[in-house]
Amino acid sequence: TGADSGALAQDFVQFCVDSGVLRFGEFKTKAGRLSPYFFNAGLFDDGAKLGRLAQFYAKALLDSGLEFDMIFGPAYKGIPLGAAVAIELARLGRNVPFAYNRKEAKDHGEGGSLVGAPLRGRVLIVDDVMSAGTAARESIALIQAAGATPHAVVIALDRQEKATEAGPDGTVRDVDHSAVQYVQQQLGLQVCAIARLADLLQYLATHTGGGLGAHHERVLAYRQRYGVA
Ligand code: OMP
Repeated sequence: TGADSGALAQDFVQFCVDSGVLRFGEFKTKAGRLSPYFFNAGLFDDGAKLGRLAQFYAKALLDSGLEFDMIFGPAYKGIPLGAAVAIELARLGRNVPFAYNRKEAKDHGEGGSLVGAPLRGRVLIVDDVMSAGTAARESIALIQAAGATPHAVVIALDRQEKATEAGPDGTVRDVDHSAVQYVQQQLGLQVCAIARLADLLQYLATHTGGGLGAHHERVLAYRQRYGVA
């Protein structure tokens, strides 16, 4: 239900703030935007944090009712995430095949750029953050090339901001939809996020101590400029 996913999202934001994964200040995003917050999944940097993270992914997936046949973790960051989620799902009684890719194709040994279970059926992509959606498009192409179906994406954080697009003259401009909306509506995949920008804002609105109040204003201003409805 909405209320339950709201509670899970709030717990998740708290976990990310506590573990230093979610930080406030001034950060430049891949799209070149100056963001007052940044989510760095590389800072889930010990076994306990990775295990807890995997529990959040698994809970969000089970709550969403999303169906899939296997897990794909895109290089690099999706690899440990996909592995951790696969382990947690197996622990919960839902053992599914797992695969990942390498960025550089090997010319010897097992060959090819895919490792693990053969890609087949409805594939769930496990990733960290979706901003402009570049990474998701690459994974989708790779899964299609292998003859499987890119079916869904699960991410930790949906930044809910305008995607970018190269115009006819080559200049990059903002569009009115987010990367998640594009992946859902144009590419036809289902997307499940543990938390979204809206959840982060709700968290900031209810946790004003420790200087978080000022950050709330800045994140609101950022959403005003780059956010989608
Ligand atoms: P897209 O591939 O354009 O959707 O951007 C997602 C990527 O941006 C992530 O995989 C990160 O490399 C990076 N990123 C974060 O990790 N956390 C953020 O809060 C914001 C970004 C970003 O640069 O937009």
